[in-house]
Amino acid sequence: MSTDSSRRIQVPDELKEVLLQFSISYLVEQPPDLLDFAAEYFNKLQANRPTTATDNGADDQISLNSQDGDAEPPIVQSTRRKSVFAEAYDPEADDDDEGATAIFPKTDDQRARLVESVKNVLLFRSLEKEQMNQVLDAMFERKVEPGDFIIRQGDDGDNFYVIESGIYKVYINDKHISTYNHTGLFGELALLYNMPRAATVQAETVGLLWAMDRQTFRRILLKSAFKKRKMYEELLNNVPMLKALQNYERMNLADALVSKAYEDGERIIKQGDAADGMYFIEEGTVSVRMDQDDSEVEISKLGKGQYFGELALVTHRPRAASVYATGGVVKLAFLDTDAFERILGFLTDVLKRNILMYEQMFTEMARRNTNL
Ligand code: 1OR
Ligand code: 1OR
Repeated sequence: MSTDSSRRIQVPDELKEVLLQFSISYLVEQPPDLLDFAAEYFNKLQANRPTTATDNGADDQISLNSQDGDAEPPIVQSTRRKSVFAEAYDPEADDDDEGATAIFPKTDDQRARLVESVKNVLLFRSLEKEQMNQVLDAMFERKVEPGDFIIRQGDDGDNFYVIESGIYKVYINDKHISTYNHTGLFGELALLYNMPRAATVQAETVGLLWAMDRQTFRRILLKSAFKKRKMYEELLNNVPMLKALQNYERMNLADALVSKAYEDGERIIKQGDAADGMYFIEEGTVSVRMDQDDSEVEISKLGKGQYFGELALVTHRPRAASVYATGGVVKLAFLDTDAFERILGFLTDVLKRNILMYEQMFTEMARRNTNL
């Protein structure tokens, strides 16, 4: 007779993967009938099964999602889904680097306008100069009229867009969820994760967009953007203040972050200085100190997942304290003032609650000092 452990049933990886993908699709799409949905899902999966390994074009290499374009579009609300895709994608194995990039000649005026439009595109932050030039060459102009649908939820991704002008409304399942006002970018998600379009984008006014085709986007931007979003995913998921952000906003935040490292004892912020941004702690500990008479006193220690330097940004005042790296190398993710205002501006209320706490502690400290 075999023992229980020797008879344990092995679950093949393929089964786990298929069931996981199915469960994600079911949870994201929330269809009314499980069995109908399952039958349709697996039929489609079977119909789309590649006959040979080479059947998938280079572009499809990273696709885990076997649904085709007319499947119900995903909603990007679920971290689970995004993480699964992010995890499964190995940018190193993606050799989309080959081939020439399209070049769209531009007048001086066009180029100047394009440079201005992409100045604040966070996704382009990690690009080297030469890659940036490739991006500028590859972008082409698209004029839009009020009511034009630029992107329809559920479609396959063709282009990625940077806004030069115009107002654009974003809809998920016909519900208006956000608006772009003469600035920003959209259409990167489907190209980044090889998924159907997550939302519909419709022009409200006349406008001008700069577009880049899927191939060029993937060749130039995929690796850098993907790595960065992945790298900061865990850090940002574990910052309590950022729980209020949508996943999508957290990804934009990841694009904006810049890694910085400080040696033990090094000063990161000096009390009284003007502020240029705030910091999230990736690794290590920092000591917050305030000037008192001729010396400094430690008022707080902060560690992984915590942040500092937000106070001056919210109050528009000089730095309230100095901050030092302590106990070894400290790794930080830096968010500059401009990106802070654009991405976290609406969190000011949450941040203000902390400021209230700082003020209460300060009053308390002052009271104790005078009582001494
Ligand atoms: P795409 O290629 O999927 C639709 O095509 C685009 O709409 C998408 O890329 C984004 O660039 C853009 N969730 C998902 N996509 C969004 C969102 C969004 N906002 C703009 N797009 N959310 C709104 C967050 C304020 C999250 C809603 C749950
Ligand atoms: P900042 O931009 O003014 C210094 O630059 C940072 O130290 C500040 O933002 C906060 O992020 C951080 N009072 C003031 N700033 C503090 C405090 C603090 N703690 C951390 N910082 N207090 C300690 C509260 C535990 C009150 C002391 C009286």
